[in-house]
Amino acid sequence: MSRERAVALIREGKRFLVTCHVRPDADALGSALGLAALLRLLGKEAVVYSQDGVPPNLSFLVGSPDVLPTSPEGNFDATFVMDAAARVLVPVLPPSERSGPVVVVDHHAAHDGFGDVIVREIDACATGEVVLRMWRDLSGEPVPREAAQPIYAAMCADTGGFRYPGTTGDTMRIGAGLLDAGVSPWSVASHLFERWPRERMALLGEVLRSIEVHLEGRVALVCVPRDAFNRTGATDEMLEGMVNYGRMLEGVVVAALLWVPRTASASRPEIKISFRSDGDADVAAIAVALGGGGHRVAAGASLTTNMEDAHARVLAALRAQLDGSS
Ligand SMILES: [Mn+2]
Repeated sequence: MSRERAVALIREGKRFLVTCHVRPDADALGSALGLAALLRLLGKEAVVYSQDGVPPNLSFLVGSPDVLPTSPEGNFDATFVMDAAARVLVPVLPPSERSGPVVVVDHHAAHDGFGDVIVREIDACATGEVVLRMWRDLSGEPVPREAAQPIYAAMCADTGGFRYPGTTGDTMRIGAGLLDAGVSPWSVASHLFERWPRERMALLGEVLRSIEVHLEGRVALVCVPRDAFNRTGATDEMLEGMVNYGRMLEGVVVAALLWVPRTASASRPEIKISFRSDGDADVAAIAVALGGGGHRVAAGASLTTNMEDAHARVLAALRAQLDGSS
């Protein structure tokens, strides 16, 4: 079992690099910070590196001030890459003679095989939960607060606040242990899900006003033109999660959000599309039909076209999937 190999590398080594996928979310960065704190507790040296730094909304994670934005110098006995399901998500790593074995720790169902050691446990609700399993293998000690807070944040984020179907009894038991270690659940949840900049709230207003309902109420679709970002001052990143509002409508089985990223231009038009399912509809199939991909309940695609054409193609793909005809 790959976790055993990773644990052996930790036992034998002294100095480790811990990093996570590019454009890190709370599970990626939280599990990296948690693992680093646990390694230090074992008397090891751990350096945390995030190629895209620490996003402002994740700066509440304990340990985040010590995250390096560039690949550090020196030799490592192993390099851990947290929550990275695909090679394209892996940051620039030191050359293999300095990095040591590359250990990917992940919980995604699909993985492209990158890494010398792959600790992929798809029954874990978050990569943070896999870190705690590694800790259980390594030590009988309780988890200290400096590790508990980022790992709790990782689990809270990936379960949508302990709500999604991946939330198990174990998730709650592990979460309870982290609260016992001194984590403040409201501090973590409010940092993860609230505390929005005004620009983001204004963008949400635009999104809510733009919800269209199609296919006898089964589809909620929102188009976000570049103007919406310009009017509100919101960044592309602030759109994160807003596709879910369409899904909240009674009767909606698929929500789609189409938006123009800042990288689009007149000479190279681009529409990004996010899909969310109510749990029954398979949005991965819809995304694949549009050249994209993802999971059954969350998927996406990108089209090199304008909004009008993208809108028509997305609706056609949705109709084909939901009605079984095209
Ligand atoms: Mn994750």
